[in-house]
Amino acid sequence: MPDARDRLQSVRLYAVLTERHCRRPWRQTAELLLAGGADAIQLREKELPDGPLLVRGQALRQLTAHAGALLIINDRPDVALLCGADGVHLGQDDLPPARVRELVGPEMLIGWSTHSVVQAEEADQLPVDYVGVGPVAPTATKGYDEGLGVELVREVCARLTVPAVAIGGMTRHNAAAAVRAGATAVAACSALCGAEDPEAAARELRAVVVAVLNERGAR
Ligand code: 3NM
Repeated sequence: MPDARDRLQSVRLYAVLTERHCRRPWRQTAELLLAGGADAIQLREKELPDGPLLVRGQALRQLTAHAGALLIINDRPDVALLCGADGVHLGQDDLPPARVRELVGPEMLIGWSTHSVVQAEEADQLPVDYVGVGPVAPTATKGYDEGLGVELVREVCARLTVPAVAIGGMTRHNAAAAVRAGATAVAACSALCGAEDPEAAARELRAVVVAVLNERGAR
């Protein structure tokens, strides 16, 4: 299998898995999202104690490996290392990417959340492999009442050399605009985990991203 950095280039649907936002049990949700074509799963659990978080990361490692998908752990390079994840995702207030790189070594992917053009410009100077750009639209998942819109995606992507993942209130209705603005993948939590049928939701959202990229490629 190609290494995680190569596989990252073809990630189109990035599922953020948080039990609180799942309509079904988290494991079943993950299985359905993978069956629907999720290319990456991020384990994002802010309140789970460390032991159970590691156990969950290990379970997801098995599921994602079986499906050929990437596993990314939110916030926690230590847990990412211990469960053999492909990457760790960091927010602006988390440990700085350069220090995390010292800890995790050269292979592990590092993702970084950006919310402005200035942060995106910084990202290009940092040892990060992809950035999240958002919130594109309002989202209760992270308590953003307002989205920053696809213009942010456009401005950020114009300044970046690493892949940009559009996040925040992403659905099959607004994904096309974000991809046209330059994102190469879409990340979603509630639209996927909270769906009645997570497999169908994943398949539909991924198909939107792929269709626009094909359109972009064809031009
Ligand atoms: N990060 P939903 S928005 C985890 O803007 C996260 O960096 C964001 O959940 C950012 O798909 C967000 O339910 C919430 O909106 C994503």
